[in-house]
Amino acid sequence: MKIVAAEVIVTSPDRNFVTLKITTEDGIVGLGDGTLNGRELSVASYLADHVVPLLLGRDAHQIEDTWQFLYRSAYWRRGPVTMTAIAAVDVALWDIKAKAAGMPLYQLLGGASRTGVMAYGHASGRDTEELFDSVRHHLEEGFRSIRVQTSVPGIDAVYGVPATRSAGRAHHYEPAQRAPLPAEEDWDTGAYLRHVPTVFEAVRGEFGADLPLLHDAHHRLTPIQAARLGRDLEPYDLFWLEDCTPAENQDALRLVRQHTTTPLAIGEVLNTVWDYQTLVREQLIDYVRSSVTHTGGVTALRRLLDFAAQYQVKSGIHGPTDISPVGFAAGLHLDLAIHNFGIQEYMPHGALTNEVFRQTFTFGDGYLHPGTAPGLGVELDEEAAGRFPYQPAYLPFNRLKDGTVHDW
Ligand code: CS2
Ligand code: MG
Repeated sequence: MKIVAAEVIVTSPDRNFVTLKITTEDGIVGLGDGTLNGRELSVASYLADHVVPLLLGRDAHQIEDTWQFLYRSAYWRRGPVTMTAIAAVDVALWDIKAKAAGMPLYQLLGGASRTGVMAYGHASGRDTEELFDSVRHHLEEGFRSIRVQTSVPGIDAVYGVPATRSAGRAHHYEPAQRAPLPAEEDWDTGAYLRHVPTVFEAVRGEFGADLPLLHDAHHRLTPIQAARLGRDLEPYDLFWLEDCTPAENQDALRLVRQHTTTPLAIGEVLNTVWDYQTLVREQLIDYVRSSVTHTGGVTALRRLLDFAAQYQVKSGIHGPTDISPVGFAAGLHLDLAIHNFGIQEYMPHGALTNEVFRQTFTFGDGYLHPGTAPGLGVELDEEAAGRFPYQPAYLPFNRLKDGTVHDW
């Protein structure tokens, strides 16, 4: 089944997305997500300039050989741009293979291991009242697991908390801001460490002990600060504490693990199994956060999660709005099939995005399901996509009070 066309489609309905569309001689179309928040054009160029010419004439059924060819023939290995580009190809080829088989992708991954995929939503607030309102909103929306992020006294803009509450998307936080340059935000670790335990004390008091609660520290703490936060949050029984400390230094998690039993999730910025070797083998984390889109696709993330399964580490696939509906769907199929599923992040896309990407997954009573349409279950409306040209948009960066750049 020869590949006869491969096109890179950049569109920006509610935010920027990069999609690879592969067409076979039989007319079967596969879609892959190449979206990398703030670096979309880098992946678009990597695909259009360096990958598409290699795909034409290849057999679309040869997913493994194509993956190995793209990974090894580039010479330069790993990294978010390369692995996101490889992922776009990989997901498109799995979409094609499943469509050719007349099956939803999860059937080709071993079939369903569960009836549904437990999701968590993003509650946030600039104060306790707003936060409680957001938790209630997400419970009414059908979520049964909730991530909690709040403002911090003395800090102007904090990750995960919308500065304004636009109608209809009042509870939505879009991390990348449309602007020609990244915005500067401020940070104060001491204020944050003093504040967060009080937030979870209040949330547990209001919503009880059973509601699964998650929190994202977003890479900002040193290992000993992360250890302190994990310990201070133990009374509130979190489902997980995410990105508690930057994990390029995987050994740092040993120190955190020595001090706390709060479950740890890491990896949305990691992009190969090598980034996880110590973390998984020494069980320094409990959940793998990588997405299909940023980790080399279904082929690679499945391998990583199978490695993690040997050490009782589970999946926690990244699912913010900067994973496109194509990449989100690919993650859902993997979620349904693997045994060591943990939880799936679900940040609903906006109405304009849903105009461009027609999705068939379902969500209800806390559970997602990818649906039973052949392939991924996502179609791209190219006419609609053409109405939303790329707009520069960047994630913010942090500076401390003394001006030092800090992890955002
Ligand atoms: C966050 C993301 O969803 C999460 O856990 O860490 O919103 C992250 O900030 C964005 O995906 C970055 O593009
Ligand atoms: Mg995160």
